[in-house]
Amino acid sequence: MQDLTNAMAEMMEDEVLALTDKYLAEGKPPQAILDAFQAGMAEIGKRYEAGEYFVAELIMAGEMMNAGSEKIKPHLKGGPQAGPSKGRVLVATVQGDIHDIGKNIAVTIMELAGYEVKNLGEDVPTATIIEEVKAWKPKMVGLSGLLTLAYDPMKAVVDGLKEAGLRDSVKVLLGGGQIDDYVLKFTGADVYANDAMANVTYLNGLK
Ligand code: B12
Repeated sequence: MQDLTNAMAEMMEDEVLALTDKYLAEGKPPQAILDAFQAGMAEIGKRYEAGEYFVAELIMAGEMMNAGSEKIKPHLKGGPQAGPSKGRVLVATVQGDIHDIGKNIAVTIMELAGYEVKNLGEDVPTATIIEEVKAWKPKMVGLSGLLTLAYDPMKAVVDGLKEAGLRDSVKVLLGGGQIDDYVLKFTGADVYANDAMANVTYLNGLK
């Protein structure tokens, strides 16, 4: 699906959506189409870093990715309707960060794997996340963030959960392309996922 990746990198939205329809009609695996989008997005990121693209392109890329993901959703099998919920997962992009594309993909994939997901959205205040953990009692909270500035609010959530006596009742996962072992250690979270599928494997392994 290199043509799909290329169309994404070239910002050809009509072409991206037409190719998505074509591949879905041909019965290609939805996950492979998502991977092609993500490869296109990685290329867009490179061009942005090289000064060839600007923030306007990034915004358009986000819209393309969301429009494409919406087309894919109905073609994925399973989901909460397919059986009893495997458990509750709360997700949010932390305070100060508005990147939501990867988080939304992770939400879709978790829902399709049978989890009940509450998505609090972007730029979510730390106190709101802690209140929701207290009230809704998820088995995992997934904190997304792509900015270096997101690491402090991620740590604040973990510290806040400790102070509220909730830390032992919930696993904390960090999501976002830049997260690594160092960030994991700094924040005190349990695990991180640079891709949404690895997260489902982790969730399935939780009691
Ligand atoms: C698209 C984009 C934007 C869009 C976001 C649109 C949107 N609706 O999300 C817009 C234009 C708004 C944007 C704005 C900014 N951006 Co920006 N952006 C990007 C870009 C190009 C791609 C991000 C992306 O969507 N990737 C595709 C997704 C699918 O990948 P992903 O997020 O990593 O998600 C996967 C995994 O990480 C994981 N995952 C992620 N979240 C979660 C959550 C859970 C629960 C789980 C299980 C898994 C999971 O699963 C996903 C799927 O496999 C990156 C560069 C890059 N290559 O990453 C820069 C980048 C993140 N942005 C950057 C910057 C600097 C900014 C701005 C400050 C720019 C500016 N000067 O205004 C602002 C910040 C605004 C803010 N306050 O947040 C920097 C961050 C640098 C840093 N270290 O802090 C980057 C790295 C670009 C760069 N190299 O400079 N950006």
